[in-house]
Amino acid sequence: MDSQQTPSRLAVIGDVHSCAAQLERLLTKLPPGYEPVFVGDLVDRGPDPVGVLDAIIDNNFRVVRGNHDDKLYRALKGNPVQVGPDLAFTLERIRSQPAGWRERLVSWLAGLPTALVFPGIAIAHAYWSPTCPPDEHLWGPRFHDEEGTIFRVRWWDVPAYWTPGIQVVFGHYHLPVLTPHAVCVDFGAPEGPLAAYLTDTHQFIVEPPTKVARK
Ligand SMILES: [Mn+2]
Repeated sequence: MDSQQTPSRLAVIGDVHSCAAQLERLLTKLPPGYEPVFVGDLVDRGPDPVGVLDAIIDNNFRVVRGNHDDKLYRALKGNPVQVGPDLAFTLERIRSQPAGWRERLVSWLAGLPTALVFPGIAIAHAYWSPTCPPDEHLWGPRFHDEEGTIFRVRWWDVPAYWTPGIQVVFGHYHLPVLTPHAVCVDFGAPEGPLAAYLTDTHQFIVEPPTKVARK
């Protein structure tokens, strides 16, 4: 976890999921003086994972690791992961890039933090607390029943999961959450909009989905 003194004004952008054109339009809508910061899940689902990665890595934007980015990293490292159609598409696009591009991507993914903490604000893909394991930053708090079924905790509704004085800005869930403790910026791209949350004014800037088939 990085601790930041900053606060420049932040525009926290939700799960991009390979929507490069939607991201490009959203970035042009940000008011001047805001730094884009991403909650992760850059790849899978949408049409252009390479375009998204180029836009973010070339501009040196700050990103926290999402579960999709983490799985991509593990796949590129040769670790055993379950590859569904979304990740297969992402991997196909990435493997069509030059070797140097892929190497830059792997080292960039290796360096992604699971959370960024600013005064009054914590940014993580699914959840943040000062003491939770990094795995919960990516996946949120979960528990299993005796059959192994996984239950997600709706932590934004449960005061025991909140951190006093901190608003956690997160993605992952595609649910409308906007409270003093928790803000969800995943608006469901590519089927839904891509959103940016301005941490000082508590406003959203929203870019509607692009109507383009993936393949
Ligand atoms: Mn996601």
